[in-house]
Amino acid sequence: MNIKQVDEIKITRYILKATFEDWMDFSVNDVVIVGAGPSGLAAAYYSAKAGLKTTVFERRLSFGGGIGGGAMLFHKIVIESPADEILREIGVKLQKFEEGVYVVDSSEFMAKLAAATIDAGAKIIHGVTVDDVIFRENPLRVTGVAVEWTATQMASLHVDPLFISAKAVVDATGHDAEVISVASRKIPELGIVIPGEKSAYSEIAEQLTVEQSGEVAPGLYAAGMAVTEIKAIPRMGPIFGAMLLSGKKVAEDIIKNLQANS
Ligand code: 48H
Ligand code: FE2
Repeated sequence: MNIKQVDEIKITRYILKATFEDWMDFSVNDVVIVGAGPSGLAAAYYSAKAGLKTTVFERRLSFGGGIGGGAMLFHKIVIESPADEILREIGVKLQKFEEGVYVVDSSEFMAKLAAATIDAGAKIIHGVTVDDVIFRENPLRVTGVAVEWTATQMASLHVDPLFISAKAVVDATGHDAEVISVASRKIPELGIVIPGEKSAYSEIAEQLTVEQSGEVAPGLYAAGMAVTEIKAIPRMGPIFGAMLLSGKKVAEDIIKNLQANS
């Protein structure tokens, strides 16, 4: 076997060229999704599938957010109907426990959801934290995000961010609703109040989370546990149907809103 010889400088230059081509391209988007957990990946999957230019920024170097930890580190998660249809669509095996209630392996769920999202055309960028938004007045609207290396933040270095534009920004950051929190604090005229999520009440939490998912201010959307945080909805534990359906609903709202404005 003859392994192709590539020197270090070529390796460097190829990576830099491909990277900066990508960053030039996704500095302007239809949809920016913050967080590659279940709700963010589902929102990205359905947005990209509909032909929207979609970029996901994920703070960590992995996919899946809370999926990977399973339930208290046990490698299983519960999924209920109709979210099982999404998992069937992307080929995740379901173990049926009762009518409409299934258990899945967290590693399979995480890997296949991420792969389906990328195959649908979304770009997922790891190691990047969104720490602010861009906004415009008249009309008041969120028009993009500020991005920073996670490593820069961890080192507490004072470095100014770069900016990425989007017609729709989705906060899929989980329990802390980080993007909506910063927008509510720094742009009070958006009128966003954050009451915080409530203690566990799984049966009602799933339905409420999906119903309340969507646009929270012009150009700014909430998916997943970010919705429970900003709408005072109970948590639900390691059942993930609402996370997927929330991401899907947000993608559908974005598609509808962007079509109405075009
Ligand atoms: C870039 C960021 C930033 C940032 C965070 O926590 P997640 O899994 O979020 P959801 O809402 O898709 O899913 C929630 C689910 O995992 C969960 O916790 C449930 C169902 N809990 C129920 C209960 O009772 O506790 O994923 C969020 C992702 C993570 O990967 C973060 O690293 C990432 O977003 N992230 N990425 N910039 N500012 N903040
Ligand atoms: Fe959680």
